[in-house]
Amino acid sequence: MTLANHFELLGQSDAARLGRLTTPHGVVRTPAFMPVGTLGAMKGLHWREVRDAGADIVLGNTYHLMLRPGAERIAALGGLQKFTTWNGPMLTDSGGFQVMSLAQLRKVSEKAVNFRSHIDGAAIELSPERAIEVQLLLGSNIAMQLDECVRLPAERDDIDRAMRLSLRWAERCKRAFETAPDGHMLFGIVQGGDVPELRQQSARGLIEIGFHGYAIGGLAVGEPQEVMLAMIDETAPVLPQDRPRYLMGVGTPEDILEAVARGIDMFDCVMPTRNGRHGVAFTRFGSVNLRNARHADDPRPLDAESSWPSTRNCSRAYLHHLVKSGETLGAMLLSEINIAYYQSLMSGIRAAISNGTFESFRQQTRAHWAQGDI
Ligand code: PRF
Repeated sequence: MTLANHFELLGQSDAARLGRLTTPHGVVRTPAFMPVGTLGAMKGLHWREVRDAGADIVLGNTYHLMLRPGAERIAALGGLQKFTTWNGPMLTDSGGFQVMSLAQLRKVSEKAVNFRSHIDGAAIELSPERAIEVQLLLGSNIAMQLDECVRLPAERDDIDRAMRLSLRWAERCKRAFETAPDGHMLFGIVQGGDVPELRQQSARGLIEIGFHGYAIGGLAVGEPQEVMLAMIDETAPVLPQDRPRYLMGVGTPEDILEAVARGIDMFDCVMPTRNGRHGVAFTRFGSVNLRNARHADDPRPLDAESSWPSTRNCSRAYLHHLVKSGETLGAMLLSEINIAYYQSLMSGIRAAISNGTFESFRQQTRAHWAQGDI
């Protein structure tokens, strides 16, 4: 069954793509960065700030929300958007990746992933069918297939087995999704580790099944950046031009810029909020560790030309003080500053693609980062 297309490719500058993905909760401008609100909350930020920073869409996690407060409960309360008050588009990850990193005593079989909850030790089974059911109960606009992601480095046999299992699960997810009401999308996930042949086989298999969009998973899991970019080079050209492409769990601003240059449309990562909580700011001049004593007497803001008030107004000395004192406000300000920086990067990327000047934008942005924070 071919799924209706909700993605429009609006323009291209070399391989970089400008697009628009339409959901019942609003439009997503691509290339898009999706801030991660794992537990139905953006750590350190109010939803209002996420929206003001320019995010069109956020990510939630099946794994966490099914354990607490529970998918059926969220459904009864009107779905994730109503529950959280984030009323915009929402993508949910399927849980497979989070089970691998968080759950205890997990066991992967053909049928499902079985594991014990990291919260209370309860035995849980997550099958491809249940992963779709949970995401539909949450009311996610974009559901992800259940997949198995192998950390790198890994043996080719293990990568091959996980890729094939993910393909069979993709088929079961597609079937489970067939009864979904209108307004929901389902993305397949390309696996295949660092093996070009397996990446291509995975992409071709998924295209045959047919999805609203295609994600590239299994990257940024321990391999060097050049391997990640080489795998995108192997995969992106195989994917349909008219469907969105999502690189899961990536990454640094540099990773994002390079992946956009290779035809990726969507990203998510905990980095801006997590690093913000740990005292690191992302800026036009690279990352800045506010814990460093050199900031203690520095009256300058992180970037006097930023359009984001906290980036432009708060002194480095104040941010340093807040971080060193363990004040909640330090984590809040840096999370907000970082989400705003990521969104301004995406908006700069979109403007440059639209003007056909992406390549010079890329060079200029990299030159600023290389210059460093002075
Ligand atoms: N699969 C899923 N979620 C993910 C990944 C994956 O491979 C990654 C890998 N970077 C992040 N999040 N389902």
